[in-house]
Amino acid sequence: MENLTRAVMAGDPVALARAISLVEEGAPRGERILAEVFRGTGRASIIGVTGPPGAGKSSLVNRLVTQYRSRGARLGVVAIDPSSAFSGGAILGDRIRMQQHTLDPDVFIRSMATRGRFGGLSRATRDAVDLMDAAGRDPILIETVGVGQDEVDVVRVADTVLVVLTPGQGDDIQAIKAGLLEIADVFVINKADHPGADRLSSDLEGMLAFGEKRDWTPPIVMTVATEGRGIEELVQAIDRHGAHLRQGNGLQRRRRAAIAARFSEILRDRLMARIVSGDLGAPALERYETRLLAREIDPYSAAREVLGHLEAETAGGTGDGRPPVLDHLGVAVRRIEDRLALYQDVLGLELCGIERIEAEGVRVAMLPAGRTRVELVEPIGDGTTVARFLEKRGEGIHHLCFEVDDLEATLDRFRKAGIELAGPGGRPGAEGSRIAFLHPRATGGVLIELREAGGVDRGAAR
Ligand SMILES: Nc1nc2c(ncn2[C@@H]2O[C@H](COP(=O)(O)OP(=O)(O)OP(=O)(O)O)[C@@H](O)[C@H]2O)c(=O)[nH]1
Ligand SMILES: [Mg+2]
Repeated sequence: MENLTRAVMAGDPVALARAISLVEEGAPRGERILAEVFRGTGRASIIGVTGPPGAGKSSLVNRLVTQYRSRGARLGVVAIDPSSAFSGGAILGDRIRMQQHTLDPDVFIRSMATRGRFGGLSRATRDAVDLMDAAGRDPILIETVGVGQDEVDVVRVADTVLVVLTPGQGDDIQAIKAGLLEIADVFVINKADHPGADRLSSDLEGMLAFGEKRDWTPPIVMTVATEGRGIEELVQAIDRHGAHLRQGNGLQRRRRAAIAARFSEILRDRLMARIVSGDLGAPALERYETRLLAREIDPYSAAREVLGHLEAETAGGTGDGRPPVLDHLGVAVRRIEDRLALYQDVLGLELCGIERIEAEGVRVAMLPAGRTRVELVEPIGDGTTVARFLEKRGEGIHHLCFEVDDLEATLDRFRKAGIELAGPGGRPGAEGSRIAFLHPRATGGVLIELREAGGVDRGAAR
């Protein structure tokens, strides 16, 4: 575990700020730190605060922070900058409204840009929440403007979502984005000092009564954030929702949906990044777009081509450093047919095929076993290496075979490390693959075969 991780987990705000910057930039180090803290997350309550621009979200968050501080909580706040990353106006506004807390070491406030250079606002927010969580901040408040899918996605990670509305925004709730109303666990009618608060409240009540029955009906709380009115009631409503979640399996369900969305987003991003950074490159995607527009190709076929290209690239061995897979375990036998009964009938493996490899002087039988395989090796003639092995050692385990992405690159590495090969490297093996052997003298008595991935389909092997 690196020092920065330790400092984050010890609650050091400077380390926390540094770690959040790293994840925001998409730095590999940020990812490592996240991996290190991840087991220690999931403890904090996460409260999302969303609503139209200017509804008073920041003012409310500011009041909520004061309330939670009076209970002795050490909080985290993520404020998503609602405007473009360049104007800075809203951040400044938030800063002023939060000013009374900026000097309090027990309130950690972080602003994030809506459209960061590195994309993935919801990814960066979730990562920041994890880091705050690991640093012992609880609760963690997320403020985001309720416009656009991005922002709604951000707030979905919260355990409790407050939707802040104000009277006099258009004449009825039809004017409010439907998606926003659906995600509310608690409705806040802020600026209740303005006319029309009661009307908005009864409209909301009507909507809730009309909608399908759920196991939780969002309460409606009236507040005047500027004067601190209704804040205690709001905190009570949040507490009640928290208790409701913890009673049933609501919290579990919510967090499962959140982690599933996060996981698939990461997979999608990574897959896209691999496509763009691979042989195909970003310009190829633009060429596809042009062809799609001209209707020379349909989107499904285009996607199939791109994915096919990615697979070919992977099979060709990009040497991305993934650990080699145990392809099979070789067992030397005098006659394959004499031993098949044991592997097929007693052990229940299935015979995939028998092949003669003249160049190696062997017949081999492949029997898939879970993720790996057993290979029975029988000598063809007397002078062959396997025949000599049988003479010296008798029947038994003969070699291990690892599958590698790029045989040449791997052999280069071994040569540099001074590991001796047995026979020529890169020669033809079973199933049309290319193989090489490391000499048992160099491996502590184990004959190790390396087999390049790809080539012929291995059938039921995986
Ligand atoms: N009269 C009245 N004004 C309020 C109330 N709450 C907030 N305001 C004012 O409304 C304006 C916007 O408040 P913010 O807290 O910045 O609203 P916001 O939703 O965070 O705004 P954005 O983050 O820019 O979307 C400020 O001028 C506040 O002083 C309230 O309850 N009553
Ligand atoms: Mg704000």
